[in-house]
Amino acid sequence: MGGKGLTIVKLGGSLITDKNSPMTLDASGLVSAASALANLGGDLIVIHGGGSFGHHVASKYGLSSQPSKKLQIVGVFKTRDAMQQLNIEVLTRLEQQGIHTYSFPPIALMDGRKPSTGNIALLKQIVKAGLTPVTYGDVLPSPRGFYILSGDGIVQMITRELRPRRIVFALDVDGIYPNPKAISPNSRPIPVINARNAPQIGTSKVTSDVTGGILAKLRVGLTIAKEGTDVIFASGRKPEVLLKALKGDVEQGTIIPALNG
Ligand code: ATP
Ligand code: IP8
Repeated sequence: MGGKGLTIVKLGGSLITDKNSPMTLDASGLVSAASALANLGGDLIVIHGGGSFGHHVASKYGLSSQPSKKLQIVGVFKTRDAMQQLNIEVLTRLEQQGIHTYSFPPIALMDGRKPSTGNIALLKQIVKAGLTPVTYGDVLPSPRGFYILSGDGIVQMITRELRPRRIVFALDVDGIYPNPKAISPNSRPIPVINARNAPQIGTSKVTSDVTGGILAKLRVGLTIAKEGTDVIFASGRKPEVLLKALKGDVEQGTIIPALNG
């Protein structure tokens, strides 16, 4: 068994899709990450982002994390459809690696705009039965209109309920760098981030990213760590590095250590 206790992994849209090209899968990124997950052998929940599927369509139709009633309603259908297409790709590639999944509809995680404690607990039952729940960022309804619940938001929500051993964000880059210009295959990301050095980190955002890009992810990571769970950022393109990260070894990535850890 690779890791005792539950691990939650977010497969970033930057890893599993080509963010520069609408509705384009990055099959090699997805398969690399899937092979690492298959070798973990421990309890696992997978969440995936939108990348060039969800974000591209959401941005075209003006959907964002803020609920809105002033939307072209067809955008709700098209964004959800794009996410479902991406979800099928993720499920298929995981199955090909021997990971039997249980696709969990994101709306079932919510009770109105609050987390559904009961349904989040179901994820644990699914894991106990030997399956890997897979959920994803999606468009959800609310009394104030439709909004996007990001995969990162889901990670935060279910971490609070399920208290996993660690969270791993699998990205297309090796971790979090001091700024976007510093990203290169030859330079190392920041090894440890905490509340002190986080404000100095420079970020950029893909314009079509409707949920806040890496900056929002960093905020989610800091909150999760403050609430007691280690958060690791690692390359999903390097299966051996991702596998180590899933086991808590962050030699080549970035960690935000749990405050009580
Ligand atoms: P999605 O939200 O679609 O799931 P994701 O979780 O993979 O995507 P992104 O929001 O796309 O994450 O963030 C990853 C991207 O952030 C990388 O591709 C990288 O180019 C960019 N980036 C910008 N600034 C930084 C930084 N300082 N360190 C690391 N990556 C950064
Ligand atoms: O990529 C957003 O999820 P994220 C999903 O995790 C949609 O931010 C529908 C754009």
